[in-house]
Amino acid sequence: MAANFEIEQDFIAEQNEANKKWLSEDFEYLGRKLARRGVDIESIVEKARSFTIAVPSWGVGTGGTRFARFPGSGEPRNILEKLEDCSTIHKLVRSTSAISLHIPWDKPDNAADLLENARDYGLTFDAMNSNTFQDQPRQKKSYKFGSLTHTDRAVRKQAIEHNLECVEIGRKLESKALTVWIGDGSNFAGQSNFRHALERYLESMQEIYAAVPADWRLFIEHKLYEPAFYSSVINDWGTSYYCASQLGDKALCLVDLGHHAPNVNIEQIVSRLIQFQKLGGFHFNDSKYGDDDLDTGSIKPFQLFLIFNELVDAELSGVPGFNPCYMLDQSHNITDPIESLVTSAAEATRAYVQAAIVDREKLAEAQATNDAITALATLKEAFTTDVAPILAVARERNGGAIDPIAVYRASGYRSQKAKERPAQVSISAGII
Ligand code: RM4
Ligand code: MN
Ligand code: MN
Repeated sequence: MAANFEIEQDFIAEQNEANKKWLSEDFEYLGRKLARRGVDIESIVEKARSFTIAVPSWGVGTGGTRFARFPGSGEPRNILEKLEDCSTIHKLVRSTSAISLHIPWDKPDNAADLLENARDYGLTFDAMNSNTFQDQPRQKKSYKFGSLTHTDRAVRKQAIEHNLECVEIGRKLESKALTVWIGDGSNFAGQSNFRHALERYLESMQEIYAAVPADWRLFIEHKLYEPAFYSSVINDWGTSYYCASQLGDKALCLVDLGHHAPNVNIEQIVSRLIQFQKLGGFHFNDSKYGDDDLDTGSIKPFQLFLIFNELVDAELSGVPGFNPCYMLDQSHNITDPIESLVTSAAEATRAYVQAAIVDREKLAEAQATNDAITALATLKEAFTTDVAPILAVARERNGGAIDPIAVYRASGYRSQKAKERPAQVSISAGII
């Protein structure tokens, strides 16, 4: 490991020097502005410093579409190289200490060694993700017509066993959650019996639920469509909520922002799940049309803010059991994945910070008096506040970079990795 290029802490500190002057000027100004509204900037910096979001292991390689994959140079070729990239992201932003793994893409030869490697980087493992939406080489049964909901019990059994294996690997890696997303559904009207498919899902999930340790959480991730185009078994939050309730307390709903029809009010879904104490976590990304897996906050930053507005409201009101897991789930097709993930982690923190400075008393008063104009203005006042100095100060105090993208580019990390990691004929990064 020592031979591999790393961005040194000293390099980050040195690069930060050049930015300190403008940062302290802007930070001071913002502090005065917030103080006028009764907000103490230091308390918001502390919130920003403690915000964390997990990085998806599958996000550090270049993704692809149905049409093509355009590999980048120096892509990670295995889980250890993915760890290396995740560690680089964390060094720059200091808010991404956990990684979410996907099995079998990241199946370790030796889990203890992988845990050791992660520890050396100061990284931990977030939710494990199972994969029963693809067939793997030498797999006995095919998932062409479904996995946990397949009409053939033998296929369901294989999919259940795969999930149990994910739990086993996760235990060794000190993960505390399993996320189950299935591609099961149908492409033709009449192809599938909706009720029976959901019954089979619950039956399979009960077996998985039973194997999930008591201190773990089991996340159910819904998705409107794709790969199935006519119907998906776990298509929406209502179905997800029903299943989570049927399974028990360890089962919770996971909201992937891209898994809804365009224009759906996701912040209200989030609020409902909070109210029903079934919000388990998020896969953050952005989208215009569907499961686009674009960078968080790149298309609809106001939506992201409104979601965090619900989350902060729940946090401040002390909703029982409220403890969602924040994860990114993106596919980077045209950018350097490290730059996308660094930016996305910052965008999630930005939305959180903006939501934290909402004048909640004023908002409650406007709501109580049906003053719609003031209610929106109160949200907009927070949303339009440039909180960049808070984000930069929080990063710097945590040991990260004031300007992470500039530091990353100046370090030459990617060209170093291009030398260290000559491209392989086939790289298993991304979905294709
Ligand atoms: C799915 C879903 C899952 C992710 C896979 C790779 O669309 O978002 O969370 O595991 O993609
Ligand atoms: Mn997802
Ligand atoms: Mn997705």
